[in-house]
Amino acid sequence: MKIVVLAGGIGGARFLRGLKAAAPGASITVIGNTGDDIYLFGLKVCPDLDTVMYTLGEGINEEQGWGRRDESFTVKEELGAYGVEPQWFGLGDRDFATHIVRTQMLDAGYPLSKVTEALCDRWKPGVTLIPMTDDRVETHVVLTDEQGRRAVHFQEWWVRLRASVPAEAITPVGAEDAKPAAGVLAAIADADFVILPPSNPVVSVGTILSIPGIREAVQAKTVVGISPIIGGAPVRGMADACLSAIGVETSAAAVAAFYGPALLDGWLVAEEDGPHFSSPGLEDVAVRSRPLLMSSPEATRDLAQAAIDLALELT
Ligand code: GDP
Ligand code: FO1
Ligand code: CA
Repeated sequence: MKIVVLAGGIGGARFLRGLKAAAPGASITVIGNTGDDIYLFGLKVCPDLDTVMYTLGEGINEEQGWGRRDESFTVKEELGAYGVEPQWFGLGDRDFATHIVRTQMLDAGYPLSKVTEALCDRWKPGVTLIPMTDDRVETHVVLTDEQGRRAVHFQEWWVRLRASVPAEAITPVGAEDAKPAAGVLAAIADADFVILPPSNPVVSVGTILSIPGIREAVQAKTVVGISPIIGGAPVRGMADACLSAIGVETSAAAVAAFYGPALLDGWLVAEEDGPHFSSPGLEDVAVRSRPLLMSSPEATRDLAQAAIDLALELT
C-alpha cells in the first residue's frame, strides 16, 4: 500500500505515528509544510519538517509537541546576553545543531529536499519526508496594531503574539511562483490514496495545496481527510484564529467545505459532530463519525485505521 499524507507539525506528526502503527507494511510519503519556515540568526528553521522528523524519530519533546527532548537553552541565553533578537522564539541547543547542518547544506547548494533526506538519515522516521517545495515560501500575516497595518512573519503572529491580534489576511508569500519539490508529484501520482491528517487547514494543509500543481495532483486521487475541529473547537492550538482570518467558521463541516468536494472523497468527523453534520454541496463526500482524539497510541492507531478503511472503501 502506498499512502501520501500532507502534513503540518504536531497534528500531522502525531497522526503519522498512528498511521505507521496501523499500516506497518505501507510505504508512506509525507509532503511537509514549509510555509512556517523562518530564517533566524542566519539559520534556516523548518518547524513543521522538524516536528515530523523528531516525532517519528523519537527525538521530540512529547509534552510540548515541538522541539527536542532533554533540551537546554544556553545558546539562546548567550544570544540574549548580547542583546540579539528575537528572544521570543525558543531555539534549543540540540535543535540549533539541526539548523546549522541544514543551513550549511543549503549554502553549499543542496535543495531543501536533499537536505531533509540527509537529516532523516539520522532520525530514520520510517516515512519518506519531502518538503512541499524547494523554493522559499513564507506565510505572512496582515494585522493592525500600535505600529499600524503591517505584515509580519507567521511565527511572529503565532508565537510572539499568540494570535491575540486578529489576522486580516494570511498569505503564503512566494507560493505562486514555487514548484513542487522533486518527488512530490510522482509520489502523489503513485499513491493508492492521499490522507489529509488533522493538521491546520489554513497554514499547514492549505499552504501545501497552494503550491501550483499539488492541488490538481491530489484531486485526481482518492482523498480522505480527518477533521482538526471537534465540537466547534480546535483540539489544541489556535487554528480557529486562522479560520476566522479567511472567513471560515470553526466547525468540521466548514473545514470540509473549505477543502471542497472536488478535493475530498471522505471526511472523518468526531462522534459528537456526526449527527448534525450537514453542509450543502458536500453530498458526494462520504462522512463517517469516529473517535478523533489522538489521546493515546492506541486511539491514534485506530483513527489512522479508520482513515485507511474509508479510503479503501472509496477507491
Ligand atoms: P502545527 O503545525 O504544529 O500547528 O500542527 P498541525 O498543523 O499538524 O496540526 C495542528 C492541528 O491539529 C490543530 O489545529 C488541531 O486542530 C489539530 N489537532 C491536534 N490534536 C488533535 C487531535 O487529537 N485530534 C484531532 N482531530 N485534531 C487534533
Ligand atoms: N512554538 C512556540 O510556541 N514557542 C516557541 O518558542 C517555539 C520554538 C520553536 C522552535 C523550533 C521549532 O521547530 C518549533 C518551535 N515552536 C515554537 C513551534 C512552532 O513554531 C509553531 O507551533 C508552528 O510553526 C506552528 O505550526
Ligand atoms: Ca505548522
